[in-house]
Amino acid sequence: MQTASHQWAHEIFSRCELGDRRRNRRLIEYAGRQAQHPQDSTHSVCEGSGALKEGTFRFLRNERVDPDSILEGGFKACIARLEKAKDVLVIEDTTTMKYWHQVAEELGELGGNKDRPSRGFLVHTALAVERETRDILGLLDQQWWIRETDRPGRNTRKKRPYAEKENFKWQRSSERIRERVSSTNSLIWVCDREADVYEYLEYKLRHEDRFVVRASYNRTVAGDAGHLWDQLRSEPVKYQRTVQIQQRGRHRGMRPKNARPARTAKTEVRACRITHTPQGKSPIKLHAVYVSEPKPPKDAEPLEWMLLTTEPIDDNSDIESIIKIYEQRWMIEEYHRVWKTGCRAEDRRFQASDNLRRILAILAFIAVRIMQLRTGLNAQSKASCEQVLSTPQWKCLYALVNPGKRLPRKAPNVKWAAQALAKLAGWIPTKRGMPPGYLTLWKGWSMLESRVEGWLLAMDQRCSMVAL
Ligand SMILES: [Mn+2]
Repeated sequence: MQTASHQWAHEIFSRCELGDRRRNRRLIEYAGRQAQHPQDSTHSVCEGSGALKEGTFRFLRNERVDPDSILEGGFKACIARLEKAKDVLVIEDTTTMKYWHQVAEELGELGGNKDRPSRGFLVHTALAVERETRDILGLLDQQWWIRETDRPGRNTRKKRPYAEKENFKWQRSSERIRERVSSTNSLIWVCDREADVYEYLEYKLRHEDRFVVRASYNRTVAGDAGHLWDQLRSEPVKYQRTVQIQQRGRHRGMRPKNARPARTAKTEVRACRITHTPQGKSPIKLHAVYVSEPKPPKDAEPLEWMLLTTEPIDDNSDIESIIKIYEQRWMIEEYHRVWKTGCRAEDRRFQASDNLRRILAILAFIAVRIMQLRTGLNAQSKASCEQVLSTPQWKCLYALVNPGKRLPRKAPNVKWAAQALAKLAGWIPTKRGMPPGYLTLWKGWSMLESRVEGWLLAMDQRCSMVAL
């Protein structure tokens, strides 16, 4: 019997063009096993089969397997899901993948300590999330590059053509996605302040792409106010909005100065049409939405978002949905975090950068799957758990956490499934009511997966005994 992980690996990687069907089989076999235990090493997930281990390492070290072909196949799997979805958010951001072992010599500097700069890859990801349901559809693009060490200094940056600048990554991502999808009409790009680049905005408008980009620059705008921030501040308040700010500063790699306590912020929302009038370049027309906090508590950084968008701002509900879109941006940061901590991407010890890239490409999709499970389990908690678990899965789960109890006729809800999976993984509910984390859920889920097979066999025997 094939496991759910194996089926998933087939769905994601069967479209990869690796030049030889046997390589696809190898990739799917390994990815399925790695997906069941995302944190484990390649050695340990191939344990028990010498031939599998040897074949897997040969695959990961095979120079004829282009790491980009692994990614490309996975993007196609996402696009297949895209066709059925309505509005889809394309949430983009860049992260660094750092390494300290021998392979680091092959990789680029990433700043940090001058004497011992960290080295690694830069990775720019485009994550597709369905707007209404917030379902994670998959990866639409991922660009990898290494920063050249003898990169021209900051003062020469202006002289380099736009297409050679690192910031061109935003446009390149759109170009690559455009080549893969039949239409970009249903896509809405979501980017942070880094994407506030005139050339990028102009490119998006020219292609009639939809987007929400957080503004970084106080751009010149037509009208009396003259500049973006002044213009928006002079607009009447459309409505007030209460925002729950989550606590931050608990996870790995977070600078202490970026930490903040949880609080409730009372904000004001303004919006208007603007025309940006840059010197010597053609003007561009955009919508701007400004969220600000007039009275922040002492010592707290006031909440402020200036969003540039193509989406309509005709009424308050239009404006609210633009803010809601931008509020989903954290998912890309979460995704990069799951890739690193949930799949231990930075702990992989391959000695050549291409070998490392092959395994990271596989892990990039496993990280998506971990997030899919978690959002699935958080989403509509009162909905039937059959949205996230198969019938045998929930029945087996029920039998495992309620030994001796009779199975319910109807599937319990998603909230029950999340708690039961967490319990299976040894999680104990806390007094503060904190929900289980994604790694706990994942552990429970993979434990369940390994038990379902045996449980089905046992049920089968029981049924045949009854029949006798
Ligand atoms: Mn960023």
